Amino acid sequence: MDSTLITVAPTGAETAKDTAPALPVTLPELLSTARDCATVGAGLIHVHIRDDHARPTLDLGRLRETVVALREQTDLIVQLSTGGAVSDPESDRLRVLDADPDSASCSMGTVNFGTDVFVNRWEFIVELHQRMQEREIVAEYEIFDLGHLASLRRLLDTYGPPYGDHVHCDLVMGVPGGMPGTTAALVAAAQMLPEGATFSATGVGRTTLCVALAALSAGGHLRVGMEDTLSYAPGQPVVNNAQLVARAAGLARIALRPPMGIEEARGMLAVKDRRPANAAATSAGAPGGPR
Ligand code: KMH
Ligand code: ZN
Repeated sequence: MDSTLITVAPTGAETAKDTAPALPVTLPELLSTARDCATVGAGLIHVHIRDDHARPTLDLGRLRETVVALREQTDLIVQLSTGGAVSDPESDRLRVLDADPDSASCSMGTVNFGTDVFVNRWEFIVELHQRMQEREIVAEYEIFDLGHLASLRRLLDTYGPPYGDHVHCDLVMGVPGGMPGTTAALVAAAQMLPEGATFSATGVGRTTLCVALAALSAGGHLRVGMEDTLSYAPGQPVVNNAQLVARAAGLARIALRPPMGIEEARGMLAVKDRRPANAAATSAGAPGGPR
């Protein structure tokens, strides 16, 4: 039976802790969120971190500490956001890769973002893609609009496939300024994916459920979490990220595409195994290690 990769995006860069007290903003909060979400079906965590004042940061020391701790405490695929906050400079966004994540996001174009603009110049996208290829970090291409899929095709045609050769996209739908979170838009995007690519989809705000159901019916995977969704139902704030993952897992089971196990997810995305336990096993000559 086919299964569904569930990505959790627990924090994001846009929501203030005051607005959503359940938002994980400290490392202990993030770790406990990650463990809870893995228990109920998540396979990959898309990480934005905060500073001591709960403001978004791309501080490299904190990012490194976060990656190490998530690897120690979970088997989740650790994906760092290179999108950061709309105000983050390109140099800081590129430096995120120095934290050695399993995967990193690569936003495929500029998009109006509410009253802001999320800028992703072509030269910056190319630089990010090439650095990820060199460092053997799996790219996840963030698609906010249909034109971003045309840019993805151009990127792959000109600069070659990502590390691991598998193309995985995340459709981020319903951002004010991007493609709407509708079934029609999802189908249009799915039709423009490169051959053999997989996709997940997330619908921001009120579009969350429509996008999740459309993604499942179109053979896609799911991204959920408080980065994108703060209301579980009208008048019902999200209790925590695990609640959203559990709901996604339930929908996936109803669709007879149950949550994908983490090892299967690692295989599908062709993630390089950086987990210390596995590195030790490999150097001890464990099966699958170098002969
Ligand atoms: N916070 C947004 C401006 C990503 O993580 O790569 C960008 C974003 C995309 O969230
Ligand atoms: Zn993000």
